[in-house]
Amino acid sequence: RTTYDVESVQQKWQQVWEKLDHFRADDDSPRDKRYALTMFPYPSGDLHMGHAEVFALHDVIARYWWQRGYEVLNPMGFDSFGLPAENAAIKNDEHPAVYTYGNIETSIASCRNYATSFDWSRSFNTSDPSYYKWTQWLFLKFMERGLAYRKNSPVNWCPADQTVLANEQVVDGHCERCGAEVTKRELTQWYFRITEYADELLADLDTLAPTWPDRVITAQRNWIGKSEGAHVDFDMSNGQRVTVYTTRPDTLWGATFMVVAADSKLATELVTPDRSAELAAYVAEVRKASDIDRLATDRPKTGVDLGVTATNPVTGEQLPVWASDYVLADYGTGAIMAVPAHDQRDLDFAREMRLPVRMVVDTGAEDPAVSFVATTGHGTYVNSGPLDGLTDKATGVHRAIEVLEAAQHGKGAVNFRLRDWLLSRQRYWGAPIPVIHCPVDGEVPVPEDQLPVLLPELKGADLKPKGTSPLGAAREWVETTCPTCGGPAERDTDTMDTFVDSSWYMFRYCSPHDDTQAFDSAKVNEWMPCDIYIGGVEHAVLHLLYARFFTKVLADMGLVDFREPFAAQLNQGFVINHGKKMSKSLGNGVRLGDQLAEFGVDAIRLTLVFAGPPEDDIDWANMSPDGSLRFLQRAWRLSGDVTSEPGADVTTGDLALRRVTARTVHDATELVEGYRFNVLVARVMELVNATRKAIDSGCGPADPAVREAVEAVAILLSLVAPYTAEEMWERLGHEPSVARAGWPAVDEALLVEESVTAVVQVQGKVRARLEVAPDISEVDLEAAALADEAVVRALEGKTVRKVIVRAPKLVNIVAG
Ligand code: ANZ
Repeated sequence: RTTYDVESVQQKWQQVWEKLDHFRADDDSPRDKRYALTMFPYPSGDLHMGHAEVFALHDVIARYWWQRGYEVLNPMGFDSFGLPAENAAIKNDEHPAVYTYGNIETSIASCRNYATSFDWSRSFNTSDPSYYKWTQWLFLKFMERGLAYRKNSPVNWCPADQTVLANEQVVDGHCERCGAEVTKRELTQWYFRITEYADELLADLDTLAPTWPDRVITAQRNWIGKSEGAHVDFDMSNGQRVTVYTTRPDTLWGATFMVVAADSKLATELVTPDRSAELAAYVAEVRKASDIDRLATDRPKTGVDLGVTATNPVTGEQLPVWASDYVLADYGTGAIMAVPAHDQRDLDFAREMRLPVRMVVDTGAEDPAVSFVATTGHGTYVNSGPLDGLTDKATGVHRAIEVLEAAQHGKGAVNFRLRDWLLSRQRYWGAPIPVIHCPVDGEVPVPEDQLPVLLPELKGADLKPKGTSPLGAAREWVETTCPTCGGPAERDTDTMDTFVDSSWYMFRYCSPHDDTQAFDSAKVNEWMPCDIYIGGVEHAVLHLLYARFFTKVLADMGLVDFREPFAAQLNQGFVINHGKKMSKSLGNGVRLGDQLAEFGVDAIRLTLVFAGPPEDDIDWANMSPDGSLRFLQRAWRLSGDVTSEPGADVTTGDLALRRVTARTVHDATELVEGYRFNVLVARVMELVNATRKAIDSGCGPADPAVREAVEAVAILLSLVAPYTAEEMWERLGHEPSVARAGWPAVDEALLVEESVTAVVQVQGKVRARLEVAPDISEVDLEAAALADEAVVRALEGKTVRKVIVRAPKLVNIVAG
């Protein structure tokens, strides 16, 4: 036979593996433990090319760890609550549960066919009551700690999905899911107090930086957005005191007006009665715009003069107070001191509204009052009282804060861009928020022994988003009694953001079927933190920030003994086609099922792994899965050529081939651990070629070195092409499974490359020739030279004055 039948080989091994069950993680194993996690999918359809890529990459690591002798936890489940499933279910006119669980079955079957090494015995879905019971329990624990609370505030509203969105779910002003433009609404919603952990979430990024992708670290840093400056208090003509946040307190002498967020409560409080109608009309307009638009520097500046004035605390001047949309209600204090000379947006506003511009930092550039270009660089302070003449910004800021603190009109302050996490959703397919609203007792947590609060089935109900939760329609579910007073009360009808579900699933995998607790702390502490977490970079700030936050809270609750969930992380690139993201509208989608049917699982996996570094995008148009298949057949043919018996004494084998094998296995370790899987594949290809040559025109198929090489190929290939590797292993006369065969042993001596000759001279005369490794160090070469018998004799009675070493070729000894 010169080829194997892909389809029947796949069938055959799936059945064998099912019986072997050799990827089941044993909590009690004496081996060292490794936890390999890949982001679990939304079951919104069958697996696609993206899953194929990430699972192939992930499997290299998980299978490698098994081969290296670790006990590996490599679980998989489904993030089955949430909008994608719900929207798809509405479109197909099915209950989300039917749709979701149907897709889960399909996906599991596809994963098995794809030969992933997941431990399915630990699988669960976030929409299972046995899981969301504990999501609800965690919510109650957060509530107990004051980390879950309800408040009324302007929130991001997706008009298409008819639900609120967390800030993290708004991308460039649009809904992360559906792309609709996001607007603002004033609503009462549930929040997690993630801001309480802002400092730690930021600081701990430093500890993750060596093992997390740079772009994720940067995205989180920017998202947390720490800035330093000052709070400055302004006394208003109506007797109120208003605090602003500024990063440039040193420019206070140049503040010529003040601006408050038009849509803030503050604006309504400050506005004089004669202007309130104008303000209301303006706010109605503002609410239609997204934050991104509002902050854009090129946006025409609009606003309403509120009619009050503010006293500049250092100059005593009366400053006009305006409301405008370029100041955001939920950033800083929602009010700013405007310094038009040194802030372009303030300058544009001043120009539009004909407000004064006063330069207080002379940078040498033209006066902004004339050029209408704000200057932000270093310069000499002018018109700034006690700061005049200073030339350094840091000193200026420091001095200004001293002045403010002395006058009790402000103080140094830190500000974060991070907001609390809005977690309630007005949608059906999620974990109900376990709270009861009582007219007497207010917000009452559902007692723990009444969890889970089951999602009512709402059979046949219209789930189309209408802006209020569909759960409100289930009256017999909503109406309940207050756990505190026993009087009539109502259940909270919102459900939790699906990101709550995915913030703790990695803990659950450690004791997935425990119905007495969310997770077993002892087991979690054994397995976690996850040694590798693989997934899409699109989760850089959402899921990855939330999961870190949860871990820190759980640590503070004493439930886990670590504060970061993922020790290392890897983001895969996208699979694209003809340089473009695959999409239905472009008609360039590639169906995974078709590819697998045509080329087989191994060829597709190999193609995806071999395509390039894992982080790079893969353009499927440039790939040749048929080439991968040909290579796999070539590797497989080797296993049929070997004529020596298993266990043949390799030490007598062909040295040249043994060296190639040893070097390949040795380097493979470094390549896998450095995520250079594509290079690993290239090296296996070289080994296959070398072996073929040895068989056909070298030592011949009976040489034990050939067996050694082919066995190494099978084991290395088992990380990427499990079916082919298994088939090879069997043909080599071994029992299954190659996946647990163990990493090939490397004879270190074989790693020493062909030696080179080093000449040793004493007083200019050649006294010895040494055979040394080409990469010998100078120190080692000098020691070897001085230890050589002939050299020792030549040096008798002399003192060594100087040794000149030119590794690996020459040692020159000067003595006298
Ligand atoms: C006066 C000033 C002078 C400012 C100057 C800048 C330059 P970061 O670094 O992002 O924290 N700001 C404060 N609150 C705001 C809000 N709610 N909406 C819009 N802008 C706001 O930026 C802080 C700076 O952004 C603050 O410092 C404030 O403008 C503005 F030459 O105050 B600054």
